[in-house]
Amino acid sequence: MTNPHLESTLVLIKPDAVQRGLIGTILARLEAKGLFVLGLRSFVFSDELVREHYADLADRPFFPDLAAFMTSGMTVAVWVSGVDVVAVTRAMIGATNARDAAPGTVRGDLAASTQRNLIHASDSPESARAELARFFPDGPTVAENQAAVRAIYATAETGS
Ligand code: IDP
Ligand code: MG
Repeated sequence: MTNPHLESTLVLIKPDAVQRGLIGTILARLEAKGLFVLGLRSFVFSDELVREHYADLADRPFFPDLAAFMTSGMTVAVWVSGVDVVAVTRAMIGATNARDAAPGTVRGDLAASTQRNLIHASDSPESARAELARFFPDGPTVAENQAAVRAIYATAETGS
């Protein structure tokens, strides 16, 4: 069972990151921050899945090119857990346009494009729940290691 004080979010390591050999770099940043990887899977987006995942962008002029990009190769989906993890991962990925993204963020340090910006992270706890259900229908593979939770957070932050 997952710790109720910890929140979960979905991270996607997009096809440009996989093609550029950055899977390990991105996972290392999440792990080094003290976030928990509770599930990991790789797949290739279908057109249908892109339309579902990016439904709010389906009417935008760039959508066909975005769909071509997202279906162009392997994506890695990561179930990530931590205290306030939705806000923490959004801060870690940086602005959508990687040219505007702050140094120190994944996009700010490693990307230079608005479309090919390496990484997705859910933008609210509600979208995280829906997106995790979409990409991890069987739930996380493991729960947080409680010794690691105690090493990373104060007791008052996690109740454990
Ligand atoms: P986010 O990934 O920072 O949450 P969203 O606005 O949700 O940004 O857009 C989803 C993805 O669609 C972006 O990460 C990027 O790959 C792509 N995208 C967004 N805006 C543009 C654009 O103006 N041109 C091309 N691609 C875009
Ligand atoms: Mg978004």
